[in-house]
Amino acid sequence: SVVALAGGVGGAKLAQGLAGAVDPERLSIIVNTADDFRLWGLHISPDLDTVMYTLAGIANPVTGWGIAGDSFAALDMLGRLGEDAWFRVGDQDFATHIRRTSALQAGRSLTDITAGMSTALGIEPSILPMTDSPVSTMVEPPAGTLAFQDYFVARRQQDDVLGVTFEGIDGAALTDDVTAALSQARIIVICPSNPIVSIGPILALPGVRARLAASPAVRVAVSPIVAGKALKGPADRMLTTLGHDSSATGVAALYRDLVDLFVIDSQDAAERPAIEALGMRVHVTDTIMGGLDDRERLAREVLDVTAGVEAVRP
Ligand code: FO1
Repeated sequence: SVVALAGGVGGAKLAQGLAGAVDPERLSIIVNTADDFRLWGLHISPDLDTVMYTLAGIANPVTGWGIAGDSFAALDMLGRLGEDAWFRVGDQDFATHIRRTSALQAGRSLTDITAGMSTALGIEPSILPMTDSPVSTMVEPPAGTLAFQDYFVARRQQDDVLGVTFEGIDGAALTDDVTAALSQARIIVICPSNPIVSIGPILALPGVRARLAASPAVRVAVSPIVAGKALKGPADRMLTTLGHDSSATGVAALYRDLVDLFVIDSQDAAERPAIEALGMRVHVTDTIMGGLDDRERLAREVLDVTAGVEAVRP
């Protein structure tokens, strides 16, 4: 079986590619939930929704989040009523948040709710919240601690991030489904999501690093940084202000001892020796994903190259 670790938009694209390349019952996607927050009393899980909508083929192709063609009548009315409508929630998107919040209040787990929504949307692979426990990414800019969505959306990522903490992470438990998926995995793919705030929370969950390090699976990561830049979002600046290199090598260093193979873009081919020096194999290809065919090609290529890499263990 194949297990993918994913966060927002970039990760969702490769996850969609994997869904086209792997038998659905053999694919599980472990998704970051540390971006989750409450708004107007609703529990919003942006990364779960981005992965769900992308795999359902209904994601907004321009933003990567929200539903394609969605209207914003409810949000406009909330504005008229005096609400600050800083977080753009579409009318169909509201349905997801209403149902999720109602089901959580009825005592269902985020894992169970996500499985139900996936089935309702015709998604066959398993979309697994990393945990059912509350975890909140907090960023530490010079101006003082900000909740993730305040940093990311309200303040448009303008702040330099000098620190990141995941509130609740120490008490957060892997779900049984995540534990089972990781233990049955033959291939583990770390998708090209933000290594700090999308993949970071998943790796920070108690037990995940140990399970990855001990796993017999071939573990492969795809760099989210190409030619020093993130294709979308603040990962490049965040790496720099946190003292890492904003490069494929800089990301590889964060995944040291957790991956056997690191996939980088052709533009970063010169970094191969530096990444190999970190103890991982390197595969160089075109990692820029435009449409669905790009996503499936990259997914197939990633899976094919893992076939040639035995799981090297110290
Ligand atoms: N990101 C924005 O930059 N602006 C928004 O207005 C916005 C709304 C939004 C609504 C639903 C949803 O699921 C995601 C949304 N996002 C928005 C993205 C969100 O901030 C995610 O946390 C990022 O994609 C990072 O994972």
